[in-house]
Amino acid sequence: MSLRLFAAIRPPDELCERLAGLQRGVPGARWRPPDNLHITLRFFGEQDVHVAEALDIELARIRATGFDLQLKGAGWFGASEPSTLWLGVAESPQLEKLAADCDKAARRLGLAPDGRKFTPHLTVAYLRGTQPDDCARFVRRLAMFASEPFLVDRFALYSSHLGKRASDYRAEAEYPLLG
Ligand code: 2AM
Repeated sequence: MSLRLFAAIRPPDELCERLAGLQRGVPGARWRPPDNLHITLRFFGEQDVHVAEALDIELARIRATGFDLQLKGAGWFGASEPSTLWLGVAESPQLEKLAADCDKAARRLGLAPDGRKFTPHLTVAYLRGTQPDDCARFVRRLAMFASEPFLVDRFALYSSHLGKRASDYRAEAEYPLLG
């Protein structure tokens, strides 16, 4: 049996609920439901359960202290063929370090390197047929957007299960950050 796995930070539920108010006005956007919103630290891909168990052990070895994080601004992936609309994250060396630690955990197990450079973001919509101008308008509208800072006191290993409308993400294990 295999699982599609990634490590991520889940912002507070109340913040995710409030973000729903920003999810409008972009043709072709398939907005992500509040329950699905997260900031990916490392995507591990489809892995055998034995690898998942080893990954759990490696992630649990990460030692980091909790830190404040803030969502800020917006952007999109896909340039002239937009695929993903996202909210940005204010610069955070602690977030970069945590993502690097998750990457090291994966490398220790010999998993393939993540092809993408780490670009901290929270995906708010996947896009189909959306024009760059539509994305640019959304990004301009959110240019001044900044969430209240929230405390990241844990991260989690999630499995992704493809559903009819949206993927269903399950937290397989949680890793507390030190106080
Ligand atoms: P995204 O938000 O930019 O789409 C679950 O699929 C999570 O893993 C998503 O947050 C997704 O990022 C991230 N991810 C990173 N690399 C991925 C890949 N190659 N395929 C699918 N999801 C990936």
